[in-house]
Amino acid sequence: MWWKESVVYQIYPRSFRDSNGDGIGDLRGITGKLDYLQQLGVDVLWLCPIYDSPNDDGGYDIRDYCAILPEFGTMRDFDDLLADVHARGMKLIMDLVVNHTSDEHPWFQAARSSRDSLFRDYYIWRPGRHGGPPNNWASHFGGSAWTYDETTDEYYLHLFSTRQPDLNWENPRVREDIYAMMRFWLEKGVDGWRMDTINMLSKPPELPDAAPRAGQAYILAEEHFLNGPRLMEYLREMRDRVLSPYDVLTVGETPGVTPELGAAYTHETEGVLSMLFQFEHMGLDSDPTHPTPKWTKVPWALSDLKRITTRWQQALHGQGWNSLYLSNHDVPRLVSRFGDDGAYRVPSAKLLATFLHTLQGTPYVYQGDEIGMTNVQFSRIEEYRDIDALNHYQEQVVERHRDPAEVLRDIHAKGRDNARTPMHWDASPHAGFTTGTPWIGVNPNHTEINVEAALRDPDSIFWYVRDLIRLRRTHRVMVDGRYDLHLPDHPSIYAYTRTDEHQQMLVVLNFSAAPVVVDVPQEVRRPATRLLLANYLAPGHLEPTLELRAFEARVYLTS
Ligand code: TEU
Ligand code: CA
Repeated sequence: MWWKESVVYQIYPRSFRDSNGDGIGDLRGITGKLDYLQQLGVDVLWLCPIYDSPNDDGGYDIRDYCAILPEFGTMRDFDDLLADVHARGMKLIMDLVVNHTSDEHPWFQAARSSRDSLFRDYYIWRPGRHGGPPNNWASHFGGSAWTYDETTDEYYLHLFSTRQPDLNWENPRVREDIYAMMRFWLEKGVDGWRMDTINMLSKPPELPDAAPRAGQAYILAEEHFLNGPRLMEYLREMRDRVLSPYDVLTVGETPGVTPELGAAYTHETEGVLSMLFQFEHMGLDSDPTHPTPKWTKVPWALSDLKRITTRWQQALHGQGWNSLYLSNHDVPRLVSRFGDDGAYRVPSAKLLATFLHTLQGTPYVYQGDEIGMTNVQFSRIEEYRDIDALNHYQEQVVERHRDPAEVLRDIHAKGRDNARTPMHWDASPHAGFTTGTPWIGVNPNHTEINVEAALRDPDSIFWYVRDLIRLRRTHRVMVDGRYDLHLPDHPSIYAYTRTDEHQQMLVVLNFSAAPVVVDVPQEVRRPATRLLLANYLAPGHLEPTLELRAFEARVYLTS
């Protein structure tokens, strides 16, 4: 399976590179940077949605699944990009967003026009209850998950924005149309999909209320809409009817999936996805008891990261396959969140990269992480673009009269725009992203953190990540080797080995700014163990006692 040996690079097209000066990244911008991506060594590109869309939610609200958003270019530009990617021996995967469409999709336009429309059952409609929505479900973006539609005097369901009505997967015609759309892209030669919110497709038809929670009018009904009753059936159908003749990568975005479910979904022979994005480590720095956990920020514990990672590494070994990620377009920058974006930005970004690339699974690099881009702090809400942040501000400040400074602090810590500011190509005024005015502000630290500077500096994060990717290609143990945790209770050291019949790789990571002296556990002390990679100058052989500096990372090999 080629995708087990791959490293995926995630592109947020709007913010990657603008080729025509309108301030919006585009497909030709991506094509123009393929040399750069090849230099990094990644071999699969994942494009966030590039389809025609009113852009209510960064393109995750699709108006036409088979057309390119004009701001991003033309179908010709797409074909050129795909051909160039393939000519370089690389692959390209797309974003499949089929839990919902845009409210401007022709299906929804027809559906809402009349209760008798042939497309009515493409979406989920219910009459109101006591003058309000049909049940107590909340939308991910705040408020009720239902919007009243006057024309037909019923409510439609939307787990995300009011402009993202949920498709009714119970309807076989919906499924047929989605499969036909997927075949269209497969025939073009795309190499797979990242499947947006794929485990939300099946809802129990009775749409039961979520268990009430004090002080909350609407509740995120994850127990009802995640991993629903017919999900496996739909995904098997998709596999058998659409995917099976093709050798493609599928990665499901699946919040609320346990390692046991993850092993089943990605099982080598019985599974329905190549791999999936689990979410357990994304909640490490949130307060789960809060009504909106994702907007809270609490200190995270290394013991939790070890526990979660170890469970996933062990549960999927020889069963399914992990995807490895610490960041994406929905979460803060990894160095700001799990490392130190001040004095130790460079060593901590290298440490996190070491962690990401030395586990079992397929690593995902989010654009800009390879140069250690950080969170952005805008001072006014008007500078933010993300619907989730804007809705949150509206609800908290305008409706609940909370202190605006406090709400801006949440948005700075946890908001999605942290990851969506333009890519830093150089130190020029708009970071070489555009010659026009960027659609969202550029992080002011681009003068220091940028690709041009990274390529010039032999000690940069970029070259370090390049080395990690190369090591994966030349050391099979990094792909397949069994994972074992060592020093399980150490408060700041995360140490593990990857082992196969030929080699053992030992990874020792100091996840803190404080220097640590640590004795190498007996079980991993082996003769002829040499240093393979480190983010500081370090002795070439494994010593019985290691003195690790702030965020020091070392990778050793015994063969
Ligand atoms: O995200 C779905 C998801 O489960 C969350 O991470 C979501 O972004 C978060 O709860 C909102 O704060 C996917 C996409 O990655 C995201 O960009 C889209 O907004 C969303 O689906 C809807 O398509
Ligand atoms: Ca452009």
